[in-house]
Amino acid sequence: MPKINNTDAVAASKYLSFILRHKPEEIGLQLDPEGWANINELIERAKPQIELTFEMIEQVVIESDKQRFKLSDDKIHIRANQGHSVKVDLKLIPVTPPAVLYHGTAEQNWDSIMKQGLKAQSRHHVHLSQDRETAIKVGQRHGKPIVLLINSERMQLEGVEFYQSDNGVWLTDVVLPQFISR
Ligand code: HQG
Repeated sequence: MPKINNTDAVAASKYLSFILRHKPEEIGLQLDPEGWANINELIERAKPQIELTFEMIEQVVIESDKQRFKLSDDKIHIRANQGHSVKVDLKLIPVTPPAVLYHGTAEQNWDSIMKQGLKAQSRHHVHLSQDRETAIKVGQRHGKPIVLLINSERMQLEGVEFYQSDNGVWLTDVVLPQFISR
């Protein structure tokens, strides 16, 4: 099977993110309570909008820079590792975070974040990273990037729970202003 080119892989990855995280109903696809979709059904329902094959999907899953998706062991189902706005239960288990985590956002959000704290907005959780570089990239998606330092150690001591998705993104419900600096 020939490998798909990068442009097609990016298009397929964006499409899979859109369907598996946000709009399965757009193609009448049903996710199970833990977010899994049947791959054959997904391929059929995606037509004629996008012509996917199992091999393309598998390549996208393997090569995704952020490991955005996961195949079930039997390779019959696929789900997004994080970032959902649709209601799914990923069965995340609370874990101890590193002492400091980072969040990338845009300069224009700073005042509001210092008033309200970081909120999950349309997603299930606030997304945090273990390194600055990732935070800068995430921030660039929204405008002039700024990196916020999150005092995750203090938060955890005060009883806040943290989770880590299968692809290593740190997740929490909200981050109050007193735990944020830049
Ligand atoms: C901001 C990507 C004003 C928040 C990344 C962010 C990530 C506030 C935006 C994943 C606010 C939400 C998620 C407040 C939060 N006032 N602005 N009180 N609270 N915000 O896209 O973290 O490539 O929902 O700072 O790697 O940017 O898609 O979240 O700027 O892991 O796989 O509201 O998306 O992954 O934006 O990105 P998003 P995010 P993928």
